[in-house]
Parts: sequence; C-alpha cells; structure tokens
Amino acid sequence: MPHRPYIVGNWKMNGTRAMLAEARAIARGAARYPDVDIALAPPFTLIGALRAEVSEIGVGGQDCHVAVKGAHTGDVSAAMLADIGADFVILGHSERRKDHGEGDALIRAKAEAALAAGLGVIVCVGETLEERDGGKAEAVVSGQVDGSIPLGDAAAEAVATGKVAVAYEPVWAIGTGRVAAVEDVVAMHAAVRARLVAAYGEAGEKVRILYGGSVNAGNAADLLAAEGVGGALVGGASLTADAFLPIVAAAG
Ligand code: G2H
Repeated sequence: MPHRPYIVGNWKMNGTRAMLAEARAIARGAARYPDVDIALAPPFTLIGALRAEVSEIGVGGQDCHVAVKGAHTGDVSAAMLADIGADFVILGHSERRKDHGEGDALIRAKAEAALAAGLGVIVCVGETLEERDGGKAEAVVSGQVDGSIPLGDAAAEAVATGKVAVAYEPVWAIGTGRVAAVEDVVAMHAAVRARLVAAYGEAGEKVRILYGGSVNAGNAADLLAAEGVGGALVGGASLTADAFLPIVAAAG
C-alpha cells in the first residue's frame, strides 16, 4: 500500500528560542511539498512556541508519561502535550531505552496513553551493533514491535486513521554517519511490517514505517525509494532548514 511520505525532524535536546527561525523556514519550505507530511519534534520547551508560529507542519513531543497528571516530578503527560498543541509524540527512542531504561511494556503504556490523549505516536525500534553482528537484528526488532506498539480499540482506530507509525532506527546508525545498507533496511522494514500485520490484521499495512539513523540530503533519496520505507525520522539533519528541506524534497 503506498503511503504519503512522512518526514519527521527529531531535534532531541537541541534548540533554544533562536532556533524557531529554522522551524519557520522549514514550514515555509514545506509549502512546496504538498504531498509530504512534515513534522518537527522539538524539546518540550519549544513545542508551544513552535505551534503558535507554524501551522503548516506537524509538531510533536519526544516522550510522555503514562499518567495524565500527578506526582511525577520532571515528567510531562500526553494530555499536556495535546493541550499545548502537539499532534504526536515519539516514544521508545533508543536514547530513551538506553538512558532511561525504558522497556517495551512501558513504551506500550505510553503509546496507549498518547492515543487516549488524541495524539499520534511514532514508536521507535532498532537493534544494537552487537545484536546485528550476532545475527539477531530481526528477532530483536520483531520482539520490540510485538512488545511496544499500542493495542486495544483505541489503537485499532488510530491505526485505521494513520495515527500510528513505527520508526526503525538501528542503534549503530544513529548520529554516527553510518547508514544501514538499503537491502538491510528493506529486510528490516519487511520484518516490522509482518509484526504489524500480525498485531493489527490487514490494517497493519496502514502503519507508516520510517527509517532513522544518519539520514541526510545525500542518502535520503535512496532510502526513501526503498521498498517499504514510508518516511524518515531525522535527527542531526533536521536542525536547519538547509539540511532538512532537501530530505523533504527527496520524499516529494
Ligand atoms: C536517529 C535519528 C533521529 P540522527 O536517532 O531519531 O538521529 O539522524 O542524528 O542519526
């Protein structure tokens, strides 16, 4: 099933208000690519300002808590993200799995909380270099998909309306400049798709599977043209309009 390409910039822990100028430039440039869904996930501190300044692109968070509110110092709920104008949230990024010890069950709970708050979700999966070298990449990633995608009635509805995406991001390709070979990306996306169809039935075909890991203007065209790749989750190359818009153009 052909999908509208989805190009998402993950600013990670980068960006002060000065970077809103880049977001505005990205939003202006987005007008040239009406057939591409474009979004940015800035740090929590910029979501409200970014939403107030740009309407042409999606705006999302990079994490949320499972609870709606309560005694969770330092955390932000999905309802709060929705309240400030976010459209979606990235969950289970490998940096959160590693730095914060997040496991599949927690990520699933967060995804279900996000859908309950009306947000879309991008659930991230990906193997380490050790797992790949040990021949376990497909098994690890399949297990992550099985364990961390949202389930239940709200998830079925969200899948049907295109609000659930999965990002395949091999850990060894993140921020390293090392990109997975296209044939490996195709194989891994097929493995993810199989698990999505197992979980959601035919509707699992509707879930966009994004590739992430050192995507840039030079490699985006090949990656985005690969079988089963529905878009890209872009880190370093999403921080400026000059770096990000050529990736959008490669999708359009
Ligand atoms: C992977 C990606 C964005 P980068 O983490 O999520 O980052 O493009 O910098 O590898």
